Amino acid sequence: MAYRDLSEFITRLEEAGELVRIREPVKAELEITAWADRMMKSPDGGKAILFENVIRVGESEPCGIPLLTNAYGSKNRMAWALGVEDVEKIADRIRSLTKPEIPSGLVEAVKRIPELVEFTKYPPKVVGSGHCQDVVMDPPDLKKLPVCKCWPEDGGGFFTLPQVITKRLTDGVRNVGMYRMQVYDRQTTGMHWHIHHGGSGYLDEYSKAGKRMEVAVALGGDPALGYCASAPLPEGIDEYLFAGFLRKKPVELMKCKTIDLEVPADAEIVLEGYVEPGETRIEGPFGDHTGFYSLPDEYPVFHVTAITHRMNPIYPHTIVGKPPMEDYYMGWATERIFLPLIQLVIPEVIDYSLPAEGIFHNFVFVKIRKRYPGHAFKVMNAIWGLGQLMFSKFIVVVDEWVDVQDLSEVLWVLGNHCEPERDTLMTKGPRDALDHASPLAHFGSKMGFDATEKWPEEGHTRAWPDRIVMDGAVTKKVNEIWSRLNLK
Ligand SMILES: Cc1cc2nc3c(=O)[nH]c(=O)nc-3n(C[C@H](O)[C@H](O)[C@H](O)COP(=O)(O)O)c2cc1C
Ligand SMILES: [Mn+2]
Repeated sequence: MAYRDLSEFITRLEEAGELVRIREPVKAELEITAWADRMMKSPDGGKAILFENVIRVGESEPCGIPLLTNAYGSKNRMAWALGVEDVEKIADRIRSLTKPEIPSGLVEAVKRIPELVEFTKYPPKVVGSGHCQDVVMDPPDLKKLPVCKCWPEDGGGFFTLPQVITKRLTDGVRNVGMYRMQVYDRQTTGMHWHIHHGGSGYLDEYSKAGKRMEVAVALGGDPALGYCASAPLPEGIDEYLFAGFLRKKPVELMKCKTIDLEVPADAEIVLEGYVEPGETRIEGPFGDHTGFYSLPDEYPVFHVTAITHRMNPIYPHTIVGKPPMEDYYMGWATERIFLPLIQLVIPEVIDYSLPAEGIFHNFVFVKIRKRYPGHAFKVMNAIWGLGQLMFSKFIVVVDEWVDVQDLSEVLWVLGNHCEPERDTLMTKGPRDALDHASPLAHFGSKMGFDATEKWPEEGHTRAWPDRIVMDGAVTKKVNEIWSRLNLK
C-alpha cells in the first residue's frame, strides 16, 4: 500500500507502537543527535521519534515545526515505509519479473506481458494542486526550518534527508538523489553530491553548455520517495518511476513556482533554486556515516529562490555517525531489493551482505555456487564493475554453505580458507568519496579474498578437510533427553 504523505506513515508507526513523541524542548544543536543516537543504538533500531518542540540553532524557544527521525530505522519500519510487511516481498516481486523463464506456450506468454510492463506501469503523474504549496514562505528563509547541527565539529546545520531533484539537460530525464546540504545563510546551502552521483553528472552537462541548473529539493511525502532517492538506480532511471513501482501507484507531482521542475505534491517542505556552474564553496566538516568527520572540501552551491510547505509541516531528519544508524536500514533494504537484479548479471551469486560495520562500501560478503577454477575472482571482478558496488573496498567470497549474514561465520571461514598470497586479488578503481584512507580522493585500490574451498585445479593439491558436523541421529537423541531434563 502507498502512503499519501508523511503524516499517514506517522499514524501507521504510532498504531504499531513504533513512535515516541517527545514534548520536552530539545535543541537542534547537538541535542537531537544525542537523543537520536541513543535510540538508533538500542536493540533492533529502537523506535521513530517525533520531536514536537525543537529549538532552532541560536534560539531559545521551540519553533513550532516538529522533527521526525529514525522513521526508517528498523527492518520493520523500513518495510512499512515501502508499504510491505517484509522487504523480501519486494525482492520476490522483482525476482518474478526478472526470472528468465521461457513461457511454456502462447497463452502463458501472453499472460506474462503485463508482468513485464510492471516496472514502468506507474510513471509519475503531474497534478494541478498539492499541499506542498499550501504556504509560500516570503521571503524564503532557511533559518525558519529546524535544520540541525548534528555533531560538535560540524561546519553548520545540515539537511540530511533531502530528495534532490534535477533534470538531464539533453533529454529532461529526472534524477532524484539524497545528498546532504549544509546551510550557509538564509538562502544558500552546499550541494554535497559526490562526483560519481547523478546530480553531479547532470551538472557537468550544464557546465559544459554554460547553463545554470535548476534544482528542487523535497522533504517528506510518502517515505518510499526518500528511500528511492537513496537507492542506487542506474543512471537515466527516474527514481520517482521506481517509487511508483514500489508503491504500485504513480507519484503525484506538481510544478514548482519559480523553476521548471516538478516536486511531490504531498511533500512537507520544498526548496526551489539553482546551482551555478563553476561556483563552489567549502562544505563540511560533517560527522559522517563512516563514523568520522568528512573533511571540508569544495562543493557546488545551491541558491534558494522559493520555499513552500504544507500548513503544518513536519521536518524529516536523520543523523549519521558510527554505525549502526538509521541509514544502515535504508542500505539493508537496498541490499535485499537489489539482489535479484545483481543475480540477473551474476547468477552464481546466491546471497550477499553489506554488514553495518562496513558502511556499505567497505565490506561485501558474497556467497556463490562455485563451478570452475577461479570462479571467486570472476565474481569479485563482476561486483567491482556493477553500479555503486564499484566502491567495494574489500570483497570476501565464500561457498554456498556459509551464512553471509553472519559476520562471525564469515570471519571464521575467511581465516581458515585463505592463503593470503594465493587467494587475494588487488585491483584499482574508483573509491567512495567518503573514504579517507585512499591517498588520492576518489581513486585507490581494492582487495578481494577468495574464501571458498580450494581445488586441485587451483593449485591446491593437499587434501581439503571436512567441516565438523555431528551425526544427525546422535544430535536428535541428545536434544530429546535435553528437553526432558528441562535444561536451558
Ligand atoms: C542519509 C543519507 C545521506 C546521504 N548523503 C549523501 C551525500 O551527502 N552525498 C552523496 O553523494 N550521496 C549521499 N548519499 C548516498 C546517495 O543518496 C546514494 O548513493 C544514491 O544512490 C545516489 O543516487 P544517484 O545515483 O541518483 O545520485 C546519502 C544516502 C543516505 C541514505
Ligand atoms: Mn539516480
